Amino acid sequence: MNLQSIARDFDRDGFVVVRDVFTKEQVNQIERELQSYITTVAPTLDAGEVYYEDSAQRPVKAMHGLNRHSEFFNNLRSDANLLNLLRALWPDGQAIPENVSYFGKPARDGSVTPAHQDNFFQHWEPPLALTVTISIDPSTPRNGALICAKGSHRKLLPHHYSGVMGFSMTLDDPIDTEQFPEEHLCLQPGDIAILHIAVIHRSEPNRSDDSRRQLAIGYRSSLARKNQEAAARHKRMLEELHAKHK
Ligand SMILES: O=C(O)CCC(=O)C(=O)O
Repeated sequence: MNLQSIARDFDRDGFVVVRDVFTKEQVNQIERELQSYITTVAPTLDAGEVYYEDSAQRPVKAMHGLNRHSEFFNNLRSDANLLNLLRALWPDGQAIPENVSYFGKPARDGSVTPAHQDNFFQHWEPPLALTVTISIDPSTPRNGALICAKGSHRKLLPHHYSGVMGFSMTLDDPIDTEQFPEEHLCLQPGDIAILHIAVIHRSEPNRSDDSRRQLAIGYRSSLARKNQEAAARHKRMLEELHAKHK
């Protein structure tokens, strides 16, 4: 693993894929913990912590805050390999783990993720924050692999209500793919992708027979602060939108 080239690619593109960070055994364990979480914890969660797909089977679409209800997922945030990688990306300051999410993108029922930039919702200043996506299943263009727009992380663009449950905002304008060419992140189990907090990303529905499960762990640098005013404004706007679109 060449930490220097990982850091260079991340800075240039706003995302980077790192292969084989987790072993097969570790991925199997993550899978077991997820199964148990879905069976025992998900049914007890509040709205906002779990979303189901709109199909008859109602498979899990996404879950947030897994670190709050599971010691395993809480501890996973401090994985030594991950922290070592993050030190290379952020030589100054310390990586502080945030939320652990799960994106199910289930076989046949996985729905679209509209194009968005996470810092439009998260408000980190300076934008020293990122998401580590851990692949549990192989991801391909057929089963809704994540798609990132290269070099799109330098500026936040306007968003509006998307109408998609769980991904409430999307970019106002189509992605300028001449300026920011899109790339499918085709991952194998145990690979990770590191996404800058402002990189434009999206994914297509999953119409295939193969699920595309991924965990996403948020980190921020100790040098980043949340713009509380912007966060409060955003929360009010979302509440209004949800009331209007109930
Ligand atoms: O899995 C997806 O399609 C979306 C993931 C996402 O939006 C994220 O990790 O921020």
